[in-house]
Amino acid sequence: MIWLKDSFKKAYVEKFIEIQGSMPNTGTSWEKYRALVVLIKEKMKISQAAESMNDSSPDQEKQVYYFSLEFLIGKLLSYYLINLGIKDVVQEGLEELGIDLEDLIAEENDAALGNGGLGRLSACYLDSMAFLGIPGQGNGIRYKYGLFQQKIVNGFQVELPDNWLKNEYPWEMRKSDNTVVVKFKGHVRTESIKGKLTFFHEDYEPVLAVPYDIPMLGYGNLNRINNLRLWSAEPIKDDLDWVSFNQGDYSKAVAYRSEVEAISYILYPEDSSHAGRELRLRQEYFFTAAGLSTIIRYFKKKNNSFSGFARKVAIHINDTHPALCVPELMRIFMDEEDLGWDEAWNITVNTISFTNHTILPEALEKWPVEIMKSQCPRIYMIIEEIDRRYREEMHHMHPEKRDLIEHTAIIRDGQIHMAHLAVIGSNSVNGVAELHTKILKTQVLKDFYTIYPYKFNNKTNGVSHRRFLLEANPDLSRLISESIGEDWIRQSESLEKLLPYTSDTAFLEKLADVKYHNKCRLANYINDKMNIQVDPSSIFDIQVKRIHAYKRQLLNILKIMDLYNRWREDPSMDIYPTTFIFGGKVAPGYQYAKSIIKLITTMAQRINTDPALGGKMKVIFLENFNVSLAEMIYPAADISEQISTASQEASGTGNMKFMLNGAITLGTLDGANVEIRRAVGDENIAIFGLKANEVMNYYQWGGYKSWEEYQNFPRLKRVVDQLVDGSLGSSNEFAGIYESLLRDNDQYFVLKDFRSYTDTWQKVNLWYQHKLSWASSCLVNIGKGGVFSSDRAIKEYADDIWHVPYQNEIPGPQEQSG
Ligand code: GL2
Repeated sequence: MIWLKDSFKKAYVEKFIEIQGSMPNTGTSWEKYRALVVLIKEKMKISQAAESMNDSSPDQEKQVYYFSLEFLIGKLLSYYLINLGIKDVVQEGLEELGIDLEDLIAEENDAALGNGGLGRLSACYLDSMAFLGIPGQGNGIRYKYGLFQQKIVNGFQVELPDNWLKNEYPWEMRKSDNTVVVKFKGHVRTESIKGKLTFFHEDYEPVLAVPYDIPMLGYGNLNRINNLRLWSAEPIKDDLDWVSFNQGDYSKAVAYRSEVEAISYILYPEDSSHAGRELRLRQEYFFTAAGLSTIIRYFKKKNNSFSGFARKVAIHINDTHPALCVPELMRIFMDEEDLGWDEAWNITVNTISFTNHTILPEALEKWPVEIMKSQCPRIYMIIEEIDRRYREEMHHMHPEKRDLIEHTAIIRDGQIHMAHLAVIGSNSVNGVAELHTKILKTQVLKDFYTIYPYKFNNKTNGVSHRRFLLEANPDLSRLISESIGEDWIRQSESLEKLLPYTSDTAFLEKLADVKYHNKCRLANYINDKMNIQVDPSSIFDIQVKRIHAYKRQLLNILKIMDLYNRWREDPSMDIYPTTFIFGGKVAPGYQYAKSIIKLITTMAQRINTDPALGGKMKVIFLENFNVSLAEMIYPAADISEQISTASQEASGTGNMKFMLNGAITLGTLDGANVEIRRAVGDENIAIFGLKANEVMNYYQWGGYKSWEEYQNFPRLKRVVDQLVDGSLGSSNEFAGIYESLLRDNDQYFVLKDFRSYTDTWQKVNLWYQHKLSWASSCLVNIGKGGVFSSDRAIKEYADDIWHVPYQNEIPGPQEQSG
């Protein structure tokens, strides 16, 4: 225990006085929050820890660097208090000082530096690395505005800047000393010096990369504090162009500053324009170049030669966004450290590993050669040379397979294929669920699989069960710990010890009580925010995730429209009252998905105000879905909607978070749902719809006619017609959706799966009415959820890819002294 209550109170009051010059009771909640964070940082000696990267030995421990454009870390204070084992002490100590800890927690901004599953996955992985004692550092961008804040106005999504840094962010530490220069544009001069070709990058535009470090504190592992390093782009010199300013050209005068700062303004700037694409590439090069320079600097402090680099450093690239690590590491080795191509290449490939997170073609990044050449001229030369050598080697090995070379080359048709660069330049390529990895091997990257079968492996995703169960669901955590002890917090597989309770009526009743209370909490939130009353004893049927055609929120709302039609026709229909809850953001330029939000909110408005329904159905769209809201939603769910078109969702991670909180999955056999089903058994999950191979066959051979589905099922025809027949208002709002289903032949098989989805939903609704059977299945889901912890996933990465040791026997925070 790092503090007892009285020593905490004393330290807190002293810290507050030191910072504010007054007693805590005179301060604002923000000031009290900040003082608490500063105190914790000092107590944990966090600034030194991050700086030395925990490594005081002369011989460097192997470090894992996790490069990702997204880190959705959410709020840290409450979670870190749990990880340090001091939440109760702090809560009671503050209470005695007249301060409510919840008020301080509410002051913290939810750091939303990510978009969806991929961004939260990186945060969960840093969490598990810290817990398991792996020296693992995150590397990303410190976006000034994160993604965006979503508001729903007149039923439409409106994006507002998420100004999360408007107050200070007290967890971060600016490390000006570690600032580096990243070079853009300019040209490369080649000169032969002592018979060796030497490259000089000249007339470049320098951009300062300033690091900000956020500590990563794992549960109980007080001796290992890892670091998330986020880079901010700043101008290098006096930013004001005096001449232009005095000539009255004010925008030119500040143009350089604006152009530079734009790099770390927002995540995923619109890329439909040339300028937008350039900006995205600049972001990618910016954080890879800056991150690698830190790695090299630190490595050189401890080592005299680069020959052991891959034994001391593992660089993981999360999706293709950081794939420029490959040419940039080559550039550093060759141009700055004087290594030859072959040696540099061997070290680079042995150091870098790559995760693919999607099979959607639009997400497989390609950069026009012209943009790469003008923004990163030296990097472009290196990519060209990697491509040339790759083609040459393949030609040598498979002279007869010209097609194979063409399909796998990095540069083709004036574009640079980043996934190809990542596969060729790394030693490991993994998918994120068994089915996804299989699809990579047999479809998306099949040519590479024939060339490098040994690189391919699966690492099914995992989520932090401490964040999404221990912290998010304190009542359930207490019930679990009272029954099976606390081991499950450190060893998630111990949740299996709950399985004998599946026939214990008293336990199942307690489990149902916990769920009910969590539903009340969410119902209160909905009432406060939206002024809509929902019944906590109704079924909470929830779909929260990014809004995307392949995730098929459309299928869900068509089901609701159908149910509404039937209920109005037959008010005595035997359906248990249900609250349908949606949440999720749409990429700003994605009009189709925006119209799906509008459809949901239109139906919500209609259903929620229909007195004839007597409250049997409610539809809620929760705005601005983020980590904090997620932590309130998962514990309150009865049904977890995981209904993507089979084959399209690489893994999903929401499915795991719902499961750990005892919700039943209603889903397709897609992504990790396949493994969830195997874990819980058919009787504890509800599966429907086309299988992945059926979908892939349709894509390949055709044969699907959405029109026939529409014509042959009157209930379905009716809801599809309602999109355009004026039932939902006079505007033409949903014509695009209608056309996607019929004229464009329903790319995501919404109509095809409609019948089995609605039938299965109805069975689930009946099942819910058998309270004990339902609760027992919920408990199986919790008990089998341990395997989907990010601890399991990170151990697999550590064993198979990074080759780093980790601690298996980790004491709880209470058992350690500080
Ligand atoms: C995603 C996948 O869509 C999702 O299925 C997967 O669970 C996560 C994490 O592996 O990665 N890919 C992607 O680009 N985003 C995802 O969430 N944004």
